[in-house]
Order: sequence, then C-alpha cells, then structure tokens
Amino acid sequence: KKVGIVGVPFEKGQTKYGVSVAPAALRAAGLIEELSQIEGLDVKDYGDVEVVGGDTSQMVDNMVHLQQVSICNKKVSEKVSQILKDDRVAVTIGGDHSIGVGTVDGHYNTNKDMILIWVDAHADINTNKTSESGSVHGMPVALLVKELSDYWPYLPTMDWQVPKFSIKSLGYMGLRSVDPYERLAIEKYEVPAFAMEDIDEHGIQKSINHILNVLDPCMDKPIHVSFDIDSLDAIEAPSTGTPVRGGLTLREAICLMEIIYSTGRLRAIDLVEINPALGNECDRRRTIEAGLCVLKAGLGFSRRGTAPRGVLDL
Ligand code: DIR
Ligand code: MN
Ligand code: MN
Ligand code: MN
Repeated sequence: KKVGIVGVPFEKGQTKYGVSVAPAALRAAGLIEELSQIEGLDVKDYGDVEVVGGDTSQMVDNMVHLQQVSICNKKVSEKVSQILKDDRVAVTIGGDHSIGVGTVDGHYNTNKDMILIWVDAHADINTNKTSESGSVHGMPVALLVKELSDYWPYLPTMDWQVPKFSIKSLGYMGLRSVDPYERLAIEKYEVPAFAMEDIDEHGIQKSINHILNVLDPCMDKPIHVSFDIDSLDAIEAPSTGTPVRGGLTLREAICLMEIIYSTGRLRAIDLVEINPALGNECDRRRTIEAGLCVLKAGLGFSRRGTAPRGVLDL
C-alpha cells in the first residue's frame, strides 16, 4: 500500500486568514510520521504546491480571486495525476475547499470512472449566480460537473479545466447548511445526499453503504473522498472558517472512512478547511488531531489495536 501526500497552502477561495497554514501545521503535528506508522503503508511526501499571486481584479461577477484559484488548481490537478500515476493513493491537504476543483480534475484525468464522496456540512455546488458569498470554496462541485457547465459564464484563466465529471457519480455525506439553489441542483439530479437527519435515521454505516451502492453497484470504481473538516461537529473541529453545530462525531467520521477504505478502492482523499489560526491552542490541537484521525482511518489504520473482536452470538 502506497500513499503520496501533497500540501496546498491556499486560502483565496474564502475570506479568512489561516487555512493556508494547515499543511505546515499538520506536518508539524506529525502527519508523515503518524501515517508511516500504519502497518505496510509506504508514505511519500510530495511537498507543497507552490502558491503564487495573480490578478486580483474581479474578472467574473461574484467570484472572488478567480485567477488565483485557477492558477493554483491547475498545479493541484497535475500533482494529483502524478501521484496516482506513481501508483499511490493521492492525499491532498488544503487549503480551502476550492482546491477540490484541482484534486477531482486530476483524479478524473487518471480514472474516468471515479466516484466522488463529498463529506461536508455544505454542498459547495453554488455557481457565481447562486452564491451569496462570492467565495469559490462554495462552488467547486458546480465547477466540476458537466451537467452544470451551461449555468456558468465564460471563466477567463479556467480554460485548462473542462468539466467532464458527471454529477451522477457524486454523493454527499453530512449536509446541514445547504443554500436554496444548491438544494434545487441536488434534487434535480437526484444526487444521493445524506444530511445529518438521514444519518440519524439510518446510521453512518448504512448511509455510506447506500451511497456507494447507488454510485457504484458493480463495486469496481475508484473512489475519491473530499473531506471538509466542517462536516464534523464544531465541538470536534472548532478551528474552521464556517463551523456548523450538529455535525458528525469524530467516531462517525472514522467509521465512514474505515468503511470506504475497506472497499480497497479509495484512491484519493482531500482534507480541507482546517484553519489553525482560528480558536485557541486547545481548539487548534483538537481540530488537527481530528483531521489526522480521519486520514489514518482512510489509509488502513485500525482502531482495534490488540483488542479482541467483540463476538455477538445470535
Ligand atoms: C456557502 C458556504 N454555502 C457559500 N459554503 C461553505 O459560501 O456558498 N463551504 N462554507 O464550505
Ligand atoms: Mn466544503
Ligand atoms: Mn463546508
Ligand atoms: Mn456552501
């Protein structure tokens, strides 16, 4: 089992300072060492994608820092493709969620039959016409899916990215803050979406298994998980830009990642929106630790340790 790690210190997809510090903060917290301790896992650190400036004038209505987002995502896409071609699971550490454009584009270019699980409090499927914030981190899914390409104006500098990924290969987990037009898109395309009350009703295992079954009934497609740390409850992950209470527990998130890992087809993980500049030292540590737990669960770490298996005779 082999994994490649790349950091993307990018924060122009939203407005708060600090989410660009997350790759360094996770490395300082022992990211590479912790993952290397997973039995049989070969870890290669690809370093960080270089983030440069760009034209800051608003080129497209209600779409802030489009050029910087575009320049960065092109590099992210190429890097993710390279890691996958090196036969490694691609783990991308953000940065804000606008980098999901690059990670999914890079994965799609390598595996055309990939499916995408978006784990998030938010649906991130606004266009510049439906967004109330103008922040691109609320738009990556809408940029990626071909079914919504007609709803965008021409986006200068984004020519490298042609939306080819189908919304039929997308599923959501953890939703609880969805904007009206986002809901419209989810309903129109019948995207399998498990909001928090659905997860309450069915439990985390049945919920994720249902999504996997809908998107990939033959159980042979490569899986991409784009994990926004704000899918977790704000108590579990306070250091994030747009926290929403009432989210996943860390145990549910670990269970979710373990189930996806156990398919043997998890090929890419994004971990985004950790903002070490928000909150106090305790908040910061808790959030980073939660992120590490999520990654480890997705890469084969077993919580069981040497504990015996609980057997239930029925
Ligand atoms: C909101 C918030 N739906 C927007 N999105 C966030 O700006 O489009 N995504 N925070 O992670
Ligand atoms: Mn997000
Ligand atoms: Mn979010
Ligand atoms: Mn959103």
